[in-house]
Amino acid sequence: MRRYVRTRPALALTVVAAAIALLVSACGGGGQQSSSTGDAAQRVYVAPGEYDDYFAFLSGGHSGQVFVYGLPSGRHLNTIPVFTPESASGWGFDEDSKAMLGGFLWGDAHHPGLSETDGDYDGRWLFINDMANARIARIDLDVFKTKQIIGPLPNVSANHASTFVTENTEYVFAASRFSAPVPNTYQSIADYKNKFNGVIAAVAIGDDGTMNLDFEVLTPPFHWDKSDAGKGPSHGWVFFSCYNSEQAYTKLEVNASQNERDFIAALDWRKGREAVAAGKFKMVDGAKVIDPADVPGLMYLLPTPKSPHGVDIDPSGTRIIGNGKLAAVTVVHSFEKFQAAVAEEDFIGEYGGIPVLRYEATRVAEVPVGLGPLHTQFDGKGFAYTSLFLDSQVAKWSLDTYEVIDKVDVHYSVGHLAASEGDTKHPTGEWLLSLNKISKDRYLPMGPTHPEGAQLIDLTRPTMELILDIPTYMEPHYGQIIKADKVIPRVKTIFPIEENHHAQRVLNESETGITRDGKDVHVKMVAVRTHFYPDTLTVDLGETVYFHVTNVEQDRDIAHGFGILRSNVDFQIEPGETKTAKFTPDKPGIYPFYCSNFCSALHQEMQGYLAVRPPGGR
Ligand code: RUQ
Ligand code: CUA
Repeated sequence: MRRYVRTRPALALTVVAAAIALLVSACGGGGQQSSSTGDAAQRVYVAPGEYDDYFAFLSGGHSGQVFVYGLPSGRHLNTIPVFTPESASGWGFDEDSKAMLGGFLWGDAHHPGLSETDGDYDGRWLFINDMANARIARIDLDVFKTKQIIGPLPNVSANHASTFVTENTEYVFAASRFSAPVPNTYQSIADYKNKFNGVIAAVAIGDDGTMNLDFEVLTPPFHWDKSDAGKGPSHGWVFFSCYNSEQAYTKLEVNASQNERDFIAALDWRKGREAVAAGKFKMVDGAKVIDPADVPGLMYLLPTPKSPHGVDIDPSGTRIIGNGKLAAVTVVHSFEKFQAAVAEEDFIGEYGGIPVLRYEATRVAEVPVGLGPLHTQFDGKGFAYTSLFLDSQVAKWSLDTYEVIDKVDVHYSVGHLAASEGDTKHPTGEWLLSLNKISKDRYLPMGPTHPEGAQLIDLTRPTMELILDIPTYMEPHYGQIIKADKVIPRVKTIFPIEENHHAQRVLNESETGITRDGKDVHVKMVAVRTHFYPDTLTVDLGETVYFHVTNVEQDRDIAHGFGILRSNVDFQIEPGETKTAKFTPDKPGIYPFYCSNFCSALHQEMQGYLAVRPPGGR
C-alpha cells in the first residue's frame, strides 16, 4: 500500500551562527526527527495516574465546543460544550443553559483566549468567539463550564477576529468578518462600498468576568480577519488584520486579492473609552457606535502585504507581525516606528477618516518564511514560529536578525500554531502545537473524511522536532496552552450547596414538594444516592411540569443524571447544583424517568414515574 508521505528537499539555509548551521545540517536540513522513536515517546509519556504539565484548550470550530487536552501526552481530557447543545452534560437541555444558548443550535468557535494579569495567563477564564452569530462566551476555569454568552452583538456581522484578551483582561473584542448596513436594513448589494460598514466591538470584562458591550467603532467595509491585543509598550492598542480592502462584494477569491497590500488596523481602545465618556457616539441598535472620523487618533491603518491573515504581537510588545497569506513573507512592523510615523503624520491617504501610514515608515523587516504564512507564535527565547499553509511547514525565525533558521514538515496544511503560554509576555518555549487542516493518511481510515490532525513539536532542542500526532474532532482553529499548575489550585471539587442560589434549591427531602400555578406544575426534587424524591407524581394532560432537581451530594464526582423517556429532557446535575427540566407531555400515559449518569452500585435503581391523566381523570 502506498502512503502519501511528503518528502521535502533540504532547505537553503540562511543561518547566523555556525553552530546552528552545524546542528541543522546534521539533522538533514528539514528539521526532521533526529531523535529515536523511543526518546520521542519518552518526552510525551505521562505515566498512569500522573498529570500532564499543561492544559491545551482547542476551539471546536463549527462543532461549537472547546476541547481540553493534556500536554505533552496529547490525551483528550474533556469537551466543554459552549455554543452547541450536548446531551451528556445536558448543555442546552435544562432551562438555564437553554436560555444562554438563546435558541441557537450551533456556533463556529475559532479562537479561545485565556484571561491575563500583567500580560501572563492567570487561569481564571477562557473566552471564545462564535463567528457565525457574533457571540463571545466565557468559561470559568474553576468548574470548566460556560458561564456567560454575550451576543449576537448588534451591528457585527460574524465575529472572526476574536477573542484576544488585553493585558489585564480589560477587554475582548469582536470585529465583523462580513460588512453589512449599520443598522442592518435593506440596501442594494451593489451599494456595498457606500452603504455597508464593518464594525469593531469592544466588550468590557468586569472583575468577576462579566462581559458587557462597551462601545463599537464603524469601519470601511473591509473584512476583519484576525486580531491581537498589544502588551507592554503597546498595551492600550489592539490590532486587526483585514482582507478585501478592495471593498468587493462578489467573487472575492479574485476581487479581494487585487491589492498588493491590505491593512493591519491599530485601534487605541483607551481613546475609544474617552470618546464614549465625552459623548462622541451614536446609538445604533442599542450600541454606542463611534465614527472614527469624529475621533482623531482613534485608529490607523498599516499597509501590509497581501491579504494578511494572522496579526501577532511579540512577547515584548514592540513588534506587530503580519502574515500575508498570499505573500511569501511575514512582515514585521515596529510599534515604536508606528508611533513616530503617527507623530510626524507620515500618512499616504485615509479611509473614512482613518489615516493610512506609509508602509516603509512602520515596517522593519520582511521575513522570507515560505509560502502561505498564516500565524506566528513565540518561544520567549527570541524566536518566532510561522505556520506555512501552502508549504505544510513551520518556519522558525529570529526576532533579532529576522533570518529563518529552521523548518519542520507537518502533515498537512497547517493553520494556527499554539505555543505553550504563547500569547503572553513569557512563553515557556517548550511546546508548539501545529493545528493542521487536513490529515490525509495519518490515522486508520474511517470513510471519506479523516479526523483533524494536531501535531506536537518539541521546542526545547536546537532544531524543532515533531514528536506526536494527536487526532481531534472538528475543527480546532486555535488553541491556548497554559501551565496546569496555574489552573489546578482554582479547580472546585463540588458546587458548595450553600452557594447555590437557584430559587428552587432544596437541601433535603423535607424541603421538596409539588406546587401548581395555573397549568404549571413545579416539582422541587432531590437527587441523592440512589433515588429521586419524590419519585412518583401524577399530572393532568395539558399541564407543563417543571422538574427542579437538586443534587444534594457534596462528594466530588458524584453527579446524577435526569432523563425522561420519550422526551428531549436529559441532563447531568453535579454535586450541589440545581437544574430545571420543562416537560409538557402530549399524550396520557406513564413516563418513566431515570438517573442517566452512572453514580453508584444502585444507579440502575435510581428512577421514578410520571403519570399523565387523560382529560376527565382516568
Ligand atoms: S483562522 S487558519 Cu479561524 Cu484563526 Cu487562521
Ligand atoms: Cu444517580 Cu445514577
